[in-house]
Order: sequence, then structure tokens, then C-alpha cells
Amino acid sequence: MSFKQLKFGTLLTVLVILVAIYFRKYDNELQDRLIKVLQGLQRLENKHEISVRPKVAIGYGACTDVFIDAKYLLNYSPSIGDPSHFDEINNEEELLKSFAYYFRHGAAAERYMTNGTLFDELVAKATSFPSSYSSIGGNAPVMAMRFAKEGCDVILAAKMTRSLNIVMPDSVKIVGGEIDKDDIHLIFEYKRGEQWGPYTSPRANRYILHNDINNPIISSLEIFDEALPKFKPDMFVVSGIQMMDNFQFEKGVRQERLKKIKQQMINQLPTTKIHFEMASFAEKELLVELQHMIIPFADSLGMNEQEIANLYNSMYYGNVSLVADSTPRVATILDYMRVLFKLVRTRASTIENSRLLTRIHVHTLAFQAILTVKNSQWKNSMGAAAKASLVAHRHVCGTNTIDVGKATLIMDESFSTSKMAGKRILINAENPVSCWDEVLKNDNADLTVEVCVAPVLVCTEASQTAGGGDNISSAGLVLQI
Ligand SMILES: *[C@@H]1O[C@H](CO)[C@@H](O)[C@H](O)[C@H]1NC(C)=O
Ligand SMILES: *[C@@H]1O[C@H](CO)[C@@H](O)[C@H](O)[C@H]1NC(C)=O
Ligand SMILES: CC(=O)N[C@H]1CO[C@H](CO)[C@@H](O)[C@@H]1O
Repeated sequence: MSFKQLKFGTLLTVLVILVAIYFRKYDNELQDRLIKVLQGLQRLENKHEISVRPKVAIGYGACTDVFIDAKYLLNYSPSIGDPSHFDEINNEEELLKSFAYYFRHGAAAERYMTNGTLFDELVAKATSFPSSYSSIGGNAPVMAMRFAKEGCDVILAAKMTRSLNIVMPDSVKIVGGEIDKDDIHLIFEYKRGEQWGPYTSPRANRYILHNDINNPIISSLEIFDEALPKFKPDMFVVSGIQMMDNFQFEKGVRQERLKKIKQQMINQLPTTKIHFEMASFAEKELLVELQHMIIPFADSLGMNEQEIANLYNSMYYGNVSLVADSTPRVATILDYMRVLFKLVRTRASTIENSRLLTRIHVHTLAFQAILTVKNSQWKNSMGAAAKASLVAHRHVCGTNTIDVGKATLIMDESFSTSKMAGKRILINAENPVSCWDEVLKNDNADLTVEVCVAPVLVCTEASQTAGGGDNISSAGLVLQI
């Protein structure tokens, strides 16, 4: 070995060591930051004890969720051709094309399958895999259980079988009656970076297929009407309406059902807060109906990054957005929130018996954002954003205690509050939820709102994605009632 070679070898070794030290340092810094953020969020979460048991009423529906790893049941073959969107799924070919459409964007989707026989066959096939499992599902029951877990008294509008009813905690009272067969939702889950044919998923998510009979017609609505005046809820949550999406109703039936939901919202006492939880809607008509018949009667809206892009496009341009960026920037989401907030309030002001929107919560993989009207009935936005962020991790990782070894931060150390001349806000790891006041200019009057943004300790070992939004939204609401 020549001297020259030796020198080069030494240099290389030194370099390797330096690189290793650098990454070690980087790793340690990240670890430090994660611990600080976790402690900061937990401190905020624990600061606010829930003293009196809030009363929460939740509509509508329930089902059995059957979870299956997407790749076990959905086999890719090149003959599938191009990914495409279908309003409803008629056969296996459409299922595969539709799955590909959302999978490649890592976007959640929920679709109705028209063929009940084929649907039952798929469910039987799914449950034959030992790794498949089932649990109680539907937005309303998941939210109900979360509220109950957080110390609320809950009534839930749903029809379900006795066997599904017994898995609900005692603090949730089911109002709706018994049925012989529960609606089933078949949930195809996939992980981040998973391959399916030529496609790679940019994030963990799920595709839901169903063939519901009870949920689309909101069959528990009338019985719930009788229970609500006696219960006098502090909050009424409206969810599960996406089950009407692309469902073949007889003419005029859907509008009639929506009108009844609207009336149920109007009938609540002024002191009852009303929250509407968005979901994946693909039908243009239904999105428009929501804007006339549901959204103007709510005080609060909850949704994820796909749903806000969809609602924004629908209200602003009149078109439907089926997939959106699955990891949007804070500035993008806050800009959507501001515009939506003004649009919803302006429209509601011309509608009889409406309420004026005072809260929007958007949950994304990387952060939670809550906008409330300053000095409105919604208290404690900072704690709510922290709690929503922690529950997002707990839910996806399937654990109560957060291990920073299984967490990462996707959000940068600072963010901009708007794409149009926004301020830059530095995230303080020890006090990780950033809140500030803003004045929103509107036609008639300026309005001061408070905006809070919390980073999420993103779970790196996802065990469950379905129901995430429901858990997160409820967790945010519970500290604000
Ligand atoms: C529904 O699916 C079943 C089972 O796959 C099939 O035999 C039947 O032809 C399908 N019906 C229609 C109308 O496509
Ligand atoms: C909706 O329409 C607007 C304006 O024409 C356009 O910029 C936007 O890309 C459209 N969005 C979708 C999802 O089609
Ligand atoms: C983390 C967590 O508590 N997740 C819950 C989300 O909701 C479902 C349904 O209520 C629960 O089973 C999970 O435990």
C-alpha cells in the first residue's frame, strides 16, 4: 500500500466517522425535539380537566368495520388499465381501477358497491384471512365512544344488532332500535410506501367499500327526534351523511331525509352547540345540498385535508375535488379555512333559522388547525389542538402511551400563516401549539378569530387509519364544549 493510498484511506475513515457523528447528533437533536414536543402537548392536554359531564348527542348510523390488508384481497394485474374514478362500484374491475385511483395519492375514499352478492363474497373472502379483524364502525359510534371515553354522557342515533350493541360502553345510550343484520364496511388498509403494481402510496390510508341498507336512509332519525328534547344535549354532532353519497334513492327521498335532519338541527336549543363532521363526498349534487341544508345550521365543522379541498372547490368553483395533496402545507390549509369560513357565514346570513359558523377544525397527517371566533362559546382552542394532535398519534399507533421512538415530525420548525403575505411562525418545541389572533375582513363587519396550529407526532408504525378523523375531531371538541 502506497503512502498516498494510506492517506486516502485514513481520510475516508475520518470522513465516515464525521458523517456518523453528524447523523448521531442529528438523531439526538430530533429525539430531543420529539420529547419536548410530546411533553409540551401533554402538559396542554392535562391542563384542562373536564369537570361536569357534558351531554353529547350524536347522529347517525353504525356498522361493522371489517379490516383487511388491501394487498391480500385486491390483486393487481396490468389488465386493469388506467386508474379511474367511479361514483359507485358495479364489479371487481371497477373496484380495482377505483382503488388504484386513490391508492396512488394516498387519499382516503368510501364507495358504494351496487352488487350485494359480490359485496358479501368479498366480505367472506376478507374474513377468511386470519389477519383480518372487525370492530364497531361508522363515524357516529366512533365519535360516541371517544366522547364517552373522555367523560361525556352520550346518546347515539343508530339501529344495530344486539351483538353490536353490547360492545358499546354503558355510557353510550343507543337510540334507534334493533335490527337483524348490521351494515358492513369493508376497509382495505395500506401502509406508506406500499407497492401495488406500478403505484406507490405516499402515505398510509384506507379505501372503504360498503353496501349499506340502513345508513343511507338515516333510519334512526325519527326515534332520535323523540329522545333529543328530554336529553337536552350540550352538543349535537351530525355525521354519517356521506352514506347518502351515490346511493340510489327513489326520487325526492334524499332531499326529504336531509330536510328532516335540517329540522332536527333547527329544533335544538340555542345553548346546544352543533357540530357537523364532513367526510368523503363524491357526488356534486349532495355537496351542494349540504351547503344549503346542513352546513348553515352548524356552529362548527370538522374535516381532513381532502375534505376541506373538496368543500372549498365545491363552494368556490362549484366542482368536486376527489383527491388533494395528502400532506399539504399549513399556509394552504389556513387559506382554505379563511375563505370557507367567510363563504359559509355569508351564505348562512341569508338563510332562515341558520346559525353563524364559529369554529373549523382541520386535521391533517402533519398538523391540527383550529379556527374559532374570538370570545365565542368555544373555549380552550390551544388545549383542544394539543389533544387532537396526541389522539391522532395514539389512534394510528394503536397505543395510549406515546413512544417517541415510533414518532416523527413532518412539519418543519417554522411555518407560514398564509400563501399571500403570511407571517412566519417558529414552532417552540417546549410550547408546541402556536395560537394567534387575526382579523378577517368581510363585507359587512370585520371579525376577530383565534387560530391554533399543533404539530402531530406522526406515528411511524401505523396500525390503524380508519376512524382516525372521528377520534381526532371528538378529542378536539371535548375540551371546547
Ligand atoms: C353480482 O355478483 C354476482 C357474484 O359475483 C354475479 O354472479 C352476478 O352476476 C352479479 N350481478 C350483476 C347484476 O352483475
Ligand atoms: C375547479 O375549477 C377551478 C376553476 O375553474 C379550477 O382551477 C380547479 O382546478 C377545478 N378543480 C377541480 C378539482 O376540477
Ligand atoms: C387511540 C384511541 O383511543 N383510538 C380509538 C379510536 O376510536 C376507536 C373506536 O371508538 C377505538 O377503538 C380506539 O381505541
